[in-house]
Amino acid sequence: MLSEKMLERLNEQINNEVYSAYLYMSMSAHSTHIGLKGFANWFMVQYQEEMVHAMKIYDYINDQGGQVLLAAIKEPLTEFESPLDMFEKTLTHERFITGCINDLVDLAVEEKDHATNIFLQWFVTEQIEEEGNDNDIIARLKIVEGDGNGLLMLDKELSTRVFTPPVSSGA
Ligand code: OFO
Repeated sequence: MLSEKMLERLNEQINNEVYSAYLYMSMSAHSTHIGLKGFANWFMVQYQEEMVHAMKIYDYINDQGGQVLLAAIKEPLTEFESPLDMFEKTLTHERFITGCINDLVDLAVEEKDHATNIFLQWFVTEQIEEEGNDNDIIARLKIVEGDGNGLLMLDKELSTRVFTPPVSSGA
């Protein structure tokens, strides 16, 4: 059973996750437009992962007998100066999401809502991986800096990222 406040915050987090998906879809479209299909692939996989995050919370609210209430998704960014700019904006956004997850955990602890606290731990771990991936790509983009060949090599590498659908627990 979720408190009203927790239900409201979890519904807000569904919105944040769908916005994340929308933002990365926008970055994917931009990457395609500038001829970087590998980057486009990477961001489209990220879009799919974000929808998984949203659906995890959606399912959790339903499992807890709460009501999912969807709200408008704000318009994503559409203009980016460079691939580095896109990944810096990605990292900034992921740090914001990490803050949201931490606030949710704080609330769960405050409310002694152990079930939600355990549920949220998956997201805590996921954010470490997400920020790590972004930091790694940013570091490499800084090495490449304006070198077309280097950028195309990185593009090739990002083209290999594959979306792995979550495994159902069967429960
Ligand atoms: Fe990017 O982790 Fe969800 O939002």
